[in-house]
Amino acid sequence: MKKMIIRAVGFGVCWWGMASWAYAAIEEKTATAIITTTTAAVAVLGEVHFTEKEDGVQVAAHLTAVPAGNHGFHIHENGACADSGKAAGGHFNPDNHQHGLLTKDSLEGAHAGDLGNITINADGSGDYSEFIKGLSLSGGKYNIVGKAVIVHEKPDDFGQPTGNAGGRIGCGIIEINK
Ligand SMILES: [Cu+2]
Ligand SMILES: [Zn+2]
Repeated sequence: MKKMIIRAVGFGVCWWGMASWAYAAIEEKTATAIITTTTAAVAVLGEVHFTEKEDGVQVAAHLTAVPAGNHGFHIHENGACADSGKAAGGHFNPDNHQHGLLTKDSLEGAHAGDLGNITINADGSGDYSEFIKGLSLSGGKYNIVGKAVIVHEKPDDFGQPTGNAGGRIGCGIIEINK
């Protein structure tokens, strides 16, 4: 009888452990920025999804109704899109670095908002999918929640100080999914 109880307790602990592990794997922290035009007649251009991983954030965007070609695609420091996107301020840059490209230069050598370009096809749609090491959705210096994603008029050519990407045609604020 005693042996059976111990076995039952052992099974219970093991099952609970596996269940909590599975729960942790499912409960990833995610955030979304709905990108809208910065013009007076606001229209939705698409969404940017952020998924927090152990050592960074996966960024996945899908846009439509954008002119074909490359468009500078950055995280800007303020969570605001007013005044044709100018309210978003400069590139998110907590370390006072030069402008660069995160997937190439990392957080050591670029602004923390330097996602690069999103490529738009002839049909006006385009996708962006990159893992950015070091960014966070959970606080700290590289937390991007509450900041703005900007889609620029022109390509980011990685020149200084901000890539010469021109005006701001799309903007959205990064908000945690609840
Ligand atoms: Cu920008
Ligand atoms: Zn930059």
